[in-house]
Amino acid sequence: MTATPTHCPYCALQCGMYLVERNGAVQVEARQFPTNKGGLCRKGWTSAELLAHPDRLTVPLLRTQKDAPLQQVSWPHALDFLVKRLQHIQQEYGPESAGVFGGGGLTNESAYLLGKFARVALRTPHIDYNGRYCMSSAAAAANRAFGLDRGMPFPVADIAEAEVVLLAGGNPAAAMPPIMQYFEQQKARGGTLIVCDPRRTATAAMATLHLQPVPGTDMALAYGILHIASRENLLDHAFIRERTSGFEELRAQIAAFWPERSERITGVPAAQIQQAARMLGHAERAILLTARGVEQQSKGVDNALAFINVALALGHAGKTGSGWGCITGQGNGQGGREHGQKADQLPGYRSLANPKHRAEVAAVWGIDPDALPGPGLSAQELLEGIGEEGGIKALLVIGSNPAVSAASAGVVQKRLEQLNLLAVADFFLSETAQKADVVLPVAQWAEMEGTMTNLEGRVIRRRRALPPPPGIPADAALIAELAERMGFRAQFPKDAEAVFEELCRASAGGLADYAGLSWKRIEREEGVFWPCPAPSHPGTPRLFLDRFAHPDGRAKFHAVRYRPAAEEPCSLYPLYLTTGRIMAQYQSGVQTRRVRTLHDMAPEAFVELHPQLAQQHGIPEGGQVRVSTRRGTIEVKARITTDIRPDTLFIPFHFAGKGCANLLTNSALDPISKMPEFKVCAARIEAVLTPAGQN
Ligand SMILES: Nc1nc2c(c(=O)[nH]1)N[C@H]1C(S)=C(S)[C@@H](COP(=O)(O)OP(=O)(O)OC[C@H]3O[C@@H](n4cnc5c(=O)[nH]c(N)nc54)[C@H](O)[C@@H]3O)O[C@H]1N2
Ligand SMILES: Nc1nc2c(c(=O)[nH]1)N[C@H]1C(S)=C(S)[C@@H](COP(=O)(O)OP(=O)(O)OC[C@H]3O[C@@H](n4cnc5c(=O)[nH]c(N)nc54)[C@H](O)[C@@H]3O)O[C@H]1N2
Ligand code: SF4
Ligand SMILES: [Mo]
Repeated sequence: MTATPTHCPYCALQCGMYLVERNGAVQVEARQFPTNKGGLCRKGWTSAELLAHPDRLTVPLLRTQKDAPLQQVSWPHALDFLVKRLQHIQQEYGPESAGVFGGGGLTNESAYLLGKFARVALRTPHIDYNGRYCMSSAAAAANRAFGLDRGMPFPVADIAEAEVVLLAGGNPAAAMPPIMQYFEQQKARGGTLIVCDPRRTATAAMATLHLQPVPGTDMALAYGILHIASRENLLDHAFIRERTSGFEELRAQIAAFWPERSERITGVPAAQIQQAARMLGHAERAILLTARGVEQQSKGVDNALAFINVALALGHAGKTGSGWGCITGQGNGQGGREHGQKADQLPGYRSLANPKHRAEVAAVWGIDPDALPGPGLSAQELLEGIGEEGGIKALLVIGSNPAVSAASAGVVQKRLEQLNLLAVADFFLSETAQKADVVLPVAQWAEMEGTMTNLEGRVIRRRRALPPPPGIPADAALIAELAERMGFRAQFPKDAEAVFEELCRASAGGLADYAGLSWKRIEREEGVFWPCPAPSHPGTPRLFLDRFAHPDGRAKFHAVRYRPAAEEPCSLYPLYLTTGRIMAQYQSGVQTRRVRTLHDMAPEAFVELHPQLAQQHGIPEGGQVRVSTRRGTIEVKARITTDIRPDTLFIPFHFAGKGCANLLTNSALDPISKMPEFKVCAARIEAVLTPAGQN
């Protein structure tokens, strides 16, 4: 019996685990790793159940006509069909008619190869990924403020060191349970936790101070905090002078958010805003964290910048135990965006719009820089543009299920049906794969080698514990096979370690520099933090201690202006709807809905609502209700709780069919990050009456 040391397939905490084979079945055992210290959540514990799941795809599927059923075919047949159709469509409509949609669950090797495949083999600018729905607002904010985007610029263990932690729009007690050890330690050492969430989540319940804002109003809260801190002389003027630029422009915004005005906008009592300002302002070391609650908005970038403004103005950045960080989501949400899956980025965080960067990557790829396409469409634009003039006609989806997880999913589902060709690589028949013309089964996490980059920017090794089912390729090998069939054999290595070596070379000199890394080194050191420009470089657990990444070494304030959500409640849709996660389900649910214990814990969609609202609408606990927005209507069970604001509904987005939350969400985009407004829209609720008049 051997125990393979690896990491959980799911979220960005990338908890350490062993995979052990016992009586023919693979089982999970906890493993000490700095992010989880031996802890695992229920999803991690049960992750190996999916390796031998009866729903597992083991043979390619093909649909020869739009309305025909998917049928099992051989690999050569499926690949031939796919490549010929792709080439035919590109010949007829041009290279830009093909698109690629990747995922933050893919390894660095697969993500890198996918970006190269789109640009070199397909010659299309249109590649984006589900991380657009996840990290893009925080990434854009960090680039603007610090000149560099690494989710957390410090190790998670630093959370335990901060006197004060402010967490806006995150619920790690549900999303990353083992990380709570650090919050608990911080508290045990006498630290203070401030949580900002319209719901009293398990995380908020732990807080010293819970601020419960109206969804979409956090920026007014951040400015309210700065207003009071300024008035009470708590700003760190020495830090502002020595390490930042742009503070003067921010003064007008700070002045405009006197406590009563912030209270009026956010619904958070002025006294609580004052408390938060004093806690943060008097602390020596404070960490400010944001997550999807504030980032998945049509002003997600500005929201993140507003919290960064707070960190900078109070001097909570650029030193150990202090700083702003974003809690990254997917297993490789971080690495997935560093190496070329994002519509505007080349490996190593190089920019497709920068001629020097283009030339550097083209040299590694052995192509003419002019042959590199420019920046492409972002995820939601790419999906909603299908069927429109200039929209893509052929789409390869690998590692995502946008039929459930994209905003305004009803529109996206129709668009997917309009494609001339939809190919999906997955290990289960996801809701997106059900619409595909070609479905290509791939290996699962425990069946492949590679690397992932976790929420702290630590590059770690994913290890193969068992072989995939016969004939099933890993993602990277599948991408290389497709490239080979398109005539690009030499440029696409099939061996993942060779891909990693090429990735490291391609990232050399970029912001996300992996040049000093190798699989062996990562194994030996249990992960290495990038940037790591040379084998002799120790890696960089903490960024910005001496300088920020802008050319002048300073962090930049951004005088972003408050604006309301794209859609505010009205007489027809009088409530706020927000969406998010529950502990027992992961993302679009394709994996976790198939795990029995997780299914038993959370079998179906529901809406959380306040008792006042329930009473007003005659809705009993567990009763069937209809929730509607301008996009559509879904039916779910009512879960009545005083933990949510009376003006707000919450629905988890992990379910498909009539409980699919994204049939309701608004695809209004942030103008900079192109993040849809998953977290705020206007809704109404009504009881569904059975014929007997009963729920
Ligand atoms: N169990 C589980 N864990 C996961 C995942 C999963 O699907 N399931 N997904 C992983 C991924 S990819 C991600 S991105 C992370 C996400 O992790 P989180 O960001 O922590 O998760 P969410 O539930 O999307 O949002 C967090 C909180 O934002 C609050 N919120 C909603 N609107 C607002 C608002 O306007 N202002 C504020 N301040 N808060 C608001 C919600 O009430 C919610 O409690 O989780 C990762 N971990
Ligand atoms: N309403 C609402 N919508 C949201 C959000 C929200 O908070 N509210 N959050 C958004 C966020 S943060 C995210 S990250 C997205 C995530 O949403 P999705 O992109 O849909 O994520 P998953 O459900 O993880 O989809 C991954 C699919 O790929 C498969 N898969 C998993 N690992 C691999 C792999 O290694 N290779 C291959 N080929 N396939 C794999 C899985 O079986 C699954 O079918 O949802 C977004 N949508
Ligand atoms: S917290 Fe995330 S990485 Fe850790 S076991 Fe749970 S899902 Fe896996
Ligand atoms: Mo995410």
